[in-house]
Amino acid sequence: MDYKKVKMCRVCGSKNLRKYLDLGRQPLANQIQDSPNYPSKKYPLQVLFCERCALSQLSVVVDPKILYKDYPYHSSVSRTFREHCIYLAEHIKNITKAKHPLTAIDIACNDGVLLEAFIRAGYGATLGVEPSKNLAQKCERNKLTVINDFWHERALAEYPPVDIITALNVFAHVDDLGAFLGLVYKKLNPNGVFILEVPYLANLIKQNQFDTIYHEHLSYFLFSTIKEALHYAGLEAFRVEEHSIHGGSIRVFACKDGRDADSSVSKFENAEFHGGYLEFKTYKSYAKKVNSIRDHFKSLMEELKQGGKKVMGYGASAKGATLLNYCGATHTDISAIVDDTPAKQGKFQPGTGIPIIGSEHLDITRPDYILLTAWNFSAELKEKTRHVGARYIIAIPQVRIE
Ligand code: JHZ
Ligand code: ZN
Repeated sequence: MDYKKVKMCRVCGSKNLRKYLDLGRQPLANQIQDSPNYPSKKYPLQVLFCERCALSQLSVVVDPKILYKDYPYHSSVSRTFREHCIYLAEHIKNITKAKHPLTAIDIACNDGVLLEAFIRAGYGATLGVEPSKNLAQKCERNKLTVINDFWHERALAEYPPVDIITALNVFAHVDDLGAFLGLVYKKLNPNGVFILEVPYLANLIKQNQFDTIYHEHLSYFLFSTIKEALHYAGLEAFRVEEHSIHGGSIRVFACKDGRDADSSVSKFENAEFHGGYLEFKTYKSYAKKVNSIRDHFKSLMEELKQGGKKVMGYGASAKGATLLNYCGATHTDISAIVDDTPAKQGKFQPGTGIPIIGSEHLDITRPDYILLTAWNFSAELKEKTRHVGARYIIAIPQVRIE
């Protein structure tokens, strides 16, 4: 079996899990294909709500070795994300108490974009841990120190504790949170700081970001749920910030030295409580809005097809795979998706048969419309494509044309 069913909440252990969203059976969003007709294996994509701790979680866990063996997503492709990492590396220096050049580990370092920022900001020894072979090799080519493995005891046995551990866009991908955080605790200096970032569940709900749901994202977090998970592992959240990256993410700071939490902690907890995010009914009404986005998107695609309009996408993101598969879009609706990641070009989006191509094709095809499948980088993508003169389609939070 290449996947297992979730029987209890991975944060609090409760068995009281209720389904609120069903996106049907979907292919794995990052398993881009070599041929358009390749039949992608499909897995259930459903989200459950924990009645006890309010964690949203998928009903299944696909074997991580299938998901991450070879990973086509290269974080450094986006300028916005590169800048985000540069600011983060500087910001950490003001938060930590350590005086000497900071030592750091970045978990799931991808192609090393944050490690590069650490080095540029004058950190001491830095280490990346990355399970995907292609990405670990890219780090090595760039002279970064990396362990090509998952974040587990055996892989880190020889490595000493550090001042800073970062985990950007990986916490939601982890099934065994206890083991993951237990190792963070072990590898953190007594007054070290652990910093994690995840797309924020409150934004996913408020802004109908259902496309962030795919098999890699096992959990969808509120701050309160993260705080609880950290606490079970002996780590205390002492600060939380919201950042615009990936459609709105939270950055949580945690330590094991018992320092006082700042006012952001109670501010987020109160906002989540009063915003209804601890109640099932909030999620149920969100699910209805997701259905209506699909209806709008399908009718817009039909209308453009009838009108003979040329539509291309920009950003062969995992999000795009969820949107297009859930809405049943194919290459007859969207002729191609542009992506600047060389590893994705020449391949096909899973389940849709849509080819992924380089941006030079925009000038040849001159589409009437560009669907921003990576809407979270809209500003950057619009800047790159302004000269084409196309109109933009954005599906999240509502289907619209700009
Ligand atoms: P993007 C990512 O998911 C990765 P994805 C990961 N799954 C995660 O957890 C979430 O974020 C939070 C391309 N692009 O980042 C690059 C250009 O070609 O929205 C990517 O293929 N040119 C770990 O995959 C895609 O678009 C550009 O100028 O849903 C963006 O993918 C820019 C800005 C992007 O997320
Ligand atoms: Zn729970």
